Amino acid sequence: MTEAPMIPLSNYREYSPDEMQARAQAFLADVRRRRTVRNFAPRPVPRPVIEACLQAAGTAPSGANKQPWHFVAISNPEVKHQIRLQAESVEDDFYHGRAPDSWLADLRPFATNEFKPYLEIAPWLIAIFEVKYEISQEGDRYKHYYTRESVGIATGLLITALHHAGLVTLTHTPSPMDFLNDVLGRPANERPYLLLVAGFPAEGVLVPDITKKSLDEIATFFE
Ligand code: IYR
Repeated sequence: MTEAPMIPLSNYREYSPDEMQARAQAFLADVRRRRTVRNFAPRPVPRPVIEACLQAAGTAPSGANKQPWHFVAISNPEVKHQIRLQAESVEDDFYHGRAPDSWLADLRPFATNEFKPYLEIAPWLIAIFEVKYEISQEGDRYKHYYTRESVGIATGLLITALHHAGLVTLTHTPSPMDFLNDVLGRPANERPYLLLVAGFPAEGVLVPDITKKSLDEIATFFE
């Protein structure tokens, strides 16, 4: 077996213990300000900002570095309109049939319903696709690995990058989501992962009065 070429880790930075702690706390304070928002201002967001955030998402680790994601960024009003129509159609089935009462009860604090005006009002929709496998020129299938994990990590980075840039997001998962392949012309090896709505918050926007679990609830240490 031939050995893969290796290069020095040239950009790594170590911080002093104090600086490390300060940076960790500062990052925590900043991500704690992130809130999911369902009311967006119609103000545009420049495409280069979205491009940089997508490039940040693209730095995510992935199984065998296959980078099994594809992002479709949509500001086109007609495409947004098509997505809204189809999303509202599947959500109507969800809220008025498919969803069990226990699920609807869990959603009550978030005041969600089948109407999704933000899909047209927000300046950008980012449809995230999980690329299940690659097809070679010869038509052979090459498997990707841990695609859900990889795309989940990239999506987390994207949400964080957008927050860091001063934007708000909504992670929207219309179910089923396969209409996104048709509307956006994506091939069969790509499966919709989620639809991220991004932009500025509407003026005076309200968000649910929720809390995050404490460190004790989410973490266990063995020292
Ligand atoms: N996809 C639906 C329902 C929904 C489900 C969950 I879990 C949420 O956290 C929020 C909404 C909708 O977008 O309304």
